[in-house]
Amino acid sequence: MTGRKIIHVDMDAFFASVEQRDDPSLRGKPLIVGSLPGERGVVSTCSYEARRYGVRSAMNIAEAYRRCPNGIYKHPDMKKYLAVSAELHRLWESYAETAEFIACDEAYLDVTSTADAYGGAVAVGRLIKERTKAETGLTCSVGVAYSMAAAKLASEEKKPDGFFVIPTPEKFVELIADRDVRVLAGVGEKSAERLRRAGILTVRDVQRSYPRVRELLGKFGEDVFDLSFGIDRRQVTHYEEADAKSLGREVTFQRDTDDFSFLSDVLDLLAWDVARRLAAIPLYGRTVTLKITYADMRGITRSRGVDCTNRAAEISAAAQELLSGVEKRKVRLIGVSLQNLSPSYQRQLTLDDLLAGGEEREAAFARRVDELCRRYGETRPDRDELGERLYSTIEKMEKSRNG
Ligand code: TTP
Ligand code: MG
Repeated sequence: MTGRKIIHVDMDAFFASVEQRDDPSLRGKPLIVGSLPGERGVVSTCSYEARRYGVRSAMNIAEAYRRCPNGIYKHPDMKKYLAVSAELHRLWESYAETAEFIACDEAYLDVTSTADAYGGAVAVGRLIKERTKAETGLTCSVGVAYSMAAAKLASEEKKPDGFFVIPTPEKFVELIADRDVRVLAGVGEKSAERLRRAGILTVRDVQRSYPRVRELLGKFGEDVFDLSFGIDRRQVTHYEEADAKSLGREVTFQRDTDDFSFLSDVLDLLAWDVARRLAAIPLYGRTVTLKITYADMRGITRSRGVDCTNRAAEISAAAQELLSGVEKRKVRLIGVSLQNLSPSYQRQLTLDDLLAGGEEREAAFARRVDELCRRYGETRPDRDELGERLYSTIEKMEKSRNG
């Protein structure tokens, strides 16, 4: 292992596996957790038996039912999964010098300084896999590598119940050189499409196309290029509530404006970007704050409590409501932020959540952001891309308004 020693661990079919563990009659069967057929909503996850029929997370439940009419359908029991999640986090972080929890069933562990005590990083990886099974009765997939991107790839490589080691950048590159560019961390469908149109299809193509990749993807292109050679400088970062009190975005206009419908458009873009960044960590918050500086430099902030969230539609709804309540005069700066952040999603699940009404609103909001960007001649950046283009979009919006 060169450099750091990183483990990525991810539970297999998490919600579905918990249900199968607790009800033996569900084992070995296609189990779909999410909405029920006949309801509106989507699949949260499904057992590997159901995946054989082509059922996937986030798939519309009607489509899932078409593909797998003999499946067993169950509503999620979030309380139960979050309790298991807390148990997993406690267990996993006991082996690491730093632990970063990416989702309720997934973490990066930096074991560089702790590994020797167990006989090395590979031994720690094996131990974590065994202990997870022994303590929770659930299987996970573990990747051991020299970087975060390689560890994540390694854990995905042999899923489910997998174990895979990528000790060096050379091995990483060997493994992915001929694969689609999407294998590179952070490259979403939109970036991939842009690269494809330029004839850059595989990782090997990226390696040969430096200036072009930089042109097409901006600064993010540099990371993509580095990663095509196995270089990933990201560090495992532990998020404590204290680390991040607030996360927000704000913009100062070139010219002051009292066009509140324009301000409302800008606010949606800012809310979308805040949500995107929160989701990437992930963090959730309970207070939405609107900040405005008027042309005379007097500033105000207005806050509102919300249900624990990092959804753009919910952040936007709160911010828009706050905006409708402020004094309507010339504005110089507008911003939105989320406070009371926490790495854990603690929310009383409403029926609406279960029926995935929230996800539909989120999808509708994404369409609105798309529409906004299109109106101003931009495409919405991918959720998993850096939001660098946010400000250029807002600038374009301003210019087109100011003529
Ligand atoms: P994942 O780790 O993405 O999926 P998984 O654990 O079910 O399956 P895999 O073996 O491929 O890792 O997500 C963890 C849990 O998060 C999953 O069990 C259910 C929930 N989830 C959703 O509710 N909606 C989604 O779209 C996704 C991707 C996950
Ligand atoms: Mg998982």
